Amino acid sequence: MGVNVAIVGATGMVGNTFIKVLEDRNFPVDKLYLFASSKSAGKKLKFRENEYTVEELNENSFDRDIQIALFSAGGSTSKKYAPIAASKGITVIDNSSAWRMDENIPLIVPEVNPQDISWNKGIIANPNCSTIQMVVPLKPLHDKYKIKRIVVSTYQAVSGAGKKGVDDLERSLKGEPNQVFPYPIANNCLPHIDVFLPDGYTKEEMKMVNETKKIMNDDSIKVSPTAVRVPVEISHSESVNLEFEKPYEMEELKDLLKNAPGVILRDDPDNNIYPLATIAKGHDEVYVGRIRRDETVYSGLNMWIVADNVRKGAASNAVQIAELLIKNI
Ligand code: A2P
Ligand code: 11C
Repeated sequence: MGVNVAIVGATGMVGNTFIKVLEDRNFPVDKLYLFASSKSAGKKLKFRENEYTVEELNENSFDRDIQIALFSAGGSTSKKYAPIAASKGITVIDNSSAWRMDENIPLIVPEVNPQDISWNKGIIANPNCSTIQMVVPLKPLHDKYKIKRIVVSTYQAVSGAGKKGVDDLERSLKGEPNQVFPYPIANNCLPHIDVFLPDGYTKEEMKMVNETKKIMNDDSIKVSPTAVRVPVEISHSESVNLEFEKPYEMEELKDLLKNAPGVILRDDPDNNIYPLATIAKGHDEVYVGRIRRDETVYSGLNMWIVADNVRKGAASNAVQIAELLIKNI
């Protein structure tokens, strides 16, 4: 038996990918309802062999037999409508940052903290893309060697800023002026994602600090981030430096990564095998490689982590949460 699913923000980049991922992962959808703003009402979108009409979201949209609602329509839409949906008995999986750090709302990466789903009260938050792909391979290493400190630099795709970000890259490649990013993104790396905070970090960087602790259920992990936008359409890459409390053997550590759920190890530098944005694109796994010991500290490691930010960083992680939910329905 299937479940009835609503998608809020169905016409957006992540919303569209929700539809694709539900199809790709063969999620047992019975009825599907698509919502967006008034400007998209009446638009038709395809799911499996059928066409569905997008409806304007309003306060009565959830007066239906719906079990799961996937939201990706921005923080203010989530703040207003997720509690309405939850009050009707629907479980909301929300891709915005609106609820992530609310202590009454679980923040879930299925490979890392699936157990936290049990205390949801109707809203479950999906983390930020750069955090999701980092914690998936770090979880088994933390369990075994205890991570003391993470130094991470990101190389984030323009699709992280939605369709308008992809359009700005295309514009910039044609030599047209930038409209979304603060500088032309073609031939550039911008050390600036989301707004700057008074301490000089960006909001994007602080998401990585705070969300990592919550998902890993460990406030002691120190995270020192630099988030950078690069002229890549899809897939975020990350250079990650780890400092462990305990010593490790390299072969054992690589075996842990090889066997970790949702991780693909691509680590054969002699044959130029390492993770790339173009390889991760279109997949739900997190790719890791360039694994090498950091000899400058007691127990340190360097690695390169890449994942499709629109799929594993957003839509696929949310659908995996829905898969966990239906196991318990
Ligand atoms: P619409 O396309 O009708 O504007 P993206 O992150 O790619 O920009 O997508 C944002 C998604 O959120 C779109 O589907 C957009 O719909 C939807 N959205 C934005 N504002 C609202 C709103 N007030 N109510 C419902 N959906 C909204
Ligand atoms: C980016 N990580 O690449 C951002 C997009 O909190 O869900 C996702 C923002 C978020 O621009």
